Amino acid sequence: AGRKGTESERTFIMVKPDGVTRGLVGEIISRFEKRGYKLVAIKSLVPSRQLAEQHYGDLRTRPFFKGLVNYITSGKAPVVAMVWEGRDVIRQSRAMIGATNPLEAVPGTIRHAFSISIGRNVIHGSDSFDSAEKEIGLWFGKPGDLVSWEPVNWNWIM
Ligand code: 3AN
Repeated sequence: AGRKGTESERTFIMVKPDGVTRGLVGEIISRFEKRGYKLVAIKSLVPSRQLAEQHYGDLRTRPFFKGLVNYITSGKAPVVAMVWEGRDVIRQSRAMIGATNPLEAVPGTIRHAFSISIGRNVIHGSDSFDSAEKEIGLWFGKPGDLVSWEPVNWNWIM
């Protein structure tokens, strides 16, 4: 997940099928871009059962696990998986996303703005450096999947 506490810190963000269905992909990308974070990977896919179960491995024993995996893998809509980079991105993106239960999310957060159901809370974001490492490897594990880049400073050219 990049180097923790530096401008190269990275996190895994996923717009879930409810967010894609409701046309929120652009809005969500826009919030991260405007905040100043850098998009270093993005893809749209219907995850396999194996991928979804590995991704949500920590929740395996929870009563909602099966329903969660079924929904993520249903193919009713894809998910949009992304890696975002920048200073403190793991903690800051959790703050931008808001509480797991949208009814407890603070106004201004993505979940508050766009959802009222805990099982359809639009977006996922890694909750720690270790989960970010794990999730980025899981979804973007191939060499070349992540593209580091620097915005050109036009000021000195024009
Ligand atoms: P977060 O996504 O905020 O990190 P987790 O990791 O506890 O929260 O839960 C992962 C996902 O599992 C949530 N985004 C939500 O879709 C689903 N989930 C969590 N708790 C419940 C619940 N009580 N009922 C239904 N789905 C849940």
